[in-house]
Amino acid sequence: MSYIRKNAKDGLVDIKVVGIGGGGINVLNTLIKMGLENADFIAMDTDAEKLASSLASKKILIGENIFGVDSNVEGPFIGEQAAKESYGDIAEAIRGADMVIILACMGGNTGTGAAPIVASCAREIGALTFSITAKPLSLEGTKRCNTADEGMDILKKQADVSIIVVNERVWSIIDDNATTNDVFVFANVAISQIVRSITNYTKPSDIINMDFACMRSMLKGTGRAIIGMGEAIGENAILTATKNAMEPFGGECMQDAGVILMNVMGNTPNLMDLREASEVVREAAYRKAEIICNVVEDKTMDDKVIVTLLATKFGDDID
Ligand SMILES: Nc1nc2c(ncn2[C@@H]2O[C@H](COP(=O)(O)OP(=O)(O)OP(=O)(O)O)[C@@H](O)[C@H]2O)c(=O)[nH]1
Ligand SMILES: [Mg+2]
Repeated sequence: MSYIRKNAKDGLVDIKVVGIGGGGINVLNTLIKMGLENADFIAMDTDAEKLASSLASKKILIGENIFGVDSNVEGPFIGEQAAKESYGDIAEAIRGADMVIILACMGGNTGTGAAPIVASCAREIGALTFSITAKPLSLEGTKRCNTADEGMDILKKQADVSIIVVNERVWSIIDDNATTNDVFVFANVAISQIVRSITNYTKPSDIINMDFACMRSMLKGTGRAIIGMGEAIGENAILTATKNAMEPFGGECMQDAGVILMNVMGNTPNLMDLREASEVVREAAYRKAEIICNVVEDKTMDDKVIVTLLATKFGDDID
């Protein structure tokens, strides 16, 4: 059965971006400041003060009644119970979404426990569900890191596509003297860029347009995903940007993906350049991989080209 878009009448994919817990709300604030067209922003937390700092138009205080009632509720179980208690409000906030993008930083109580519940709610309403999470720094302690790992394993089973940003790795690419706050700020910009790239796949195009129903069927339940982004200007900009986008994949990783989505954004993309770039991706990929390319013309971009590669469906899922 093919998927019928709920708001297909205006041609736009209904995108809801949900920030959960302190870190999730910080990431969402960064994204809102950077700007994202045609998306609704929803913030959720058990912490009313943190929630008040959110720039999202919709805010949900989850689990208002669980505190003080049951002293056995601790750790991520708090977030889980809170989201279960507020399930009706969560379902109402994401109602009608074609795509739900969940943002949470793992290792604490709220984001770790609530994100899988929000993801299962999103899948229940039939939305293509992404989770983008940040993993704690090792200096925050083994317990927090283990809590994050357990939470991410649970979340991976609920979201269709899961992307993990490792805060520690961010630290290794910025200044050694950076504070933890510098790391978080940098990571939040990176996560916001990932959200923007994902939503680019849904933009209509006159050149090559990946229909949302096709994107949805390719990505449903594919699991772990890796995203690479590259920019370039001038001659062969698409090819150069594509090679830059392939860098984070390193080694053999690209060969292990069963699905690769390529998105090219630029002012009047050159079709010869596009063909060459997509050939480079095809050569690097597993020979049976499903590869699909979406091209978005953006007249405001002068001669800059941005290429995003999303690789998913790794390992055992492919035969
Ligand atoms: N990238 C990034 N990571 C963050 C940020 N804030 C916190 N973190 C990470 O996320 C982990 C969880 O922190 P929070 O998001 O504040 O926790 P919470 O979900 O609000 O959970 P509780 O406050 O315990 O209920 C921390 O251990 C940090 O590693 C942020 O702004 N950006
Ligand atoms: Mg918190």
